[in-house]
Amino acid sequence: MSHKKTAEAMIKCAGPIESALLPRLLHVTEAAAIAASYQMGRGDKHYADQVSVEAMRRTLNYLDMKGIIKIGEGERDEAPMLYIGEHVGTWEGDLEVDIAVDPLEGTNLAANGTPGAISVMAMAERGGLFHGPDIYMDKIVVGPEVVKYERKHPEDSINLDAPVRDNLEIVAKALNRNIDELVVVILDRPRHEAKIKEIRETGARVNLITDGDLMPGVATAIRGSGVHVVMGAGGSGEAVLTAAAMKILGGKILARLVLPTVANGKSEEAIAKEKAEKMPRLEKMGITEKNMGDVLDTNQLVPGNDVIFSATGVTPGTILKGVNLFGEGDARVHSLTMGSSGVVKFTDTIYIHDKEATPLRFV
Ligand code: VTB
Repeated sequence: MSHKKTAEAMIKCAGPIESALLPRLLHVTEAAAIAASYQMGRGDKHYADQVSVEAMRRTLNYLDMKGIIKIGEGERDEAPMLYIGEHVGTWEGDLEVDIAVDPLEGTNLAANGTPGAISVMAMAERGGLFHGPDIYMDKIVVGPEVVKYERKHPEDSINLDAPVRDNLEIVAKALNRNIDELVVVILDRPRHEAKIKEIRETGARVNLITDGDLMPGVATAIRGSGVHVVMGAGGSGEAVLTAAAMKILGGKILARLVLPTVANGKSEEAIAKEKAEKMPRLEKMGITEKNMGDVLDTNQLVPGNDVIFSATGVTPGTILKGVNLFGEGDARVHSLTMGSSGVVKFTDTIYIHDKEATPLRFV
């Protein structure tokens, strides 16, 4: 019997970033998640975010790489840490790495102690991640079965502008189930009122979430997660990070940049104000009012081939458990770490602070 792809072959085909940095990436999201978890439920989302950003930056700066933040915490002139364009890592060695970070995805969820907050990041070779502004992207995310189905039936392809019913019919066929057995995750926002109605009219079931549409996107590529499609407008950084996971897992995302005032149906004045504020910056990134409407697919969002992704749960979610704090500074954390070679690791890590005080329990 011959095996197409043994673990050995996969390890060998891992690119330089995956080989050198995948295990270290796990430490980075773990550190950010543990820092955030101490602030869980304390009602202060900014502080929870700040401590996870600081922890992520500290751990990132240990890594031997020439790292540049492409999706980060904001613009340089706002001077946050992990701003877009910030150099991180030691800048020693040959690895030139582009980085997308969301140290605390779901700050409200963490501050309220509700499910679904994570620390997450992705890396790729230079030029391997979409370099875009921090606005919204309207999107649709589906798993690898749909990609496979589309390859066999090219006329039946997911389209961001198609009626919801058409897209859900394709997903239902690809997953070999009825539309009313599908679950579509979408952010519970007034801007999605019409879309939610449209989804319900198809008979599909809707999972409305208050925040955090990144991990549900990843979940579309994990059978048994109970998530089949993610739709709607959310953060553009979240969309790029979702695309990194989709690129690794073989799923698909289609996305289009949109200004929050436009997506949220604000007044003409508010839209004009946001345009005046943001368009000059967007144009520097090559995004004009004209090409802003272009639909970007997984490969345009993440052109890289040596892509790695790590997410660690802060509060419990569908895919990841939350951080458990115990003993005196001990922590147990659950993460999903993966790379382009096809390796996917679910890691249950325990950090023992005081080895005498914390005997491990076998559970
Ligand atoms: C979106 C979503 C994120 O915040 O960015 C959302 O993608 C913000 O949307 O997952 P609103 O402006 O409508 O609040 C999250 O839910 C959490 O960061």
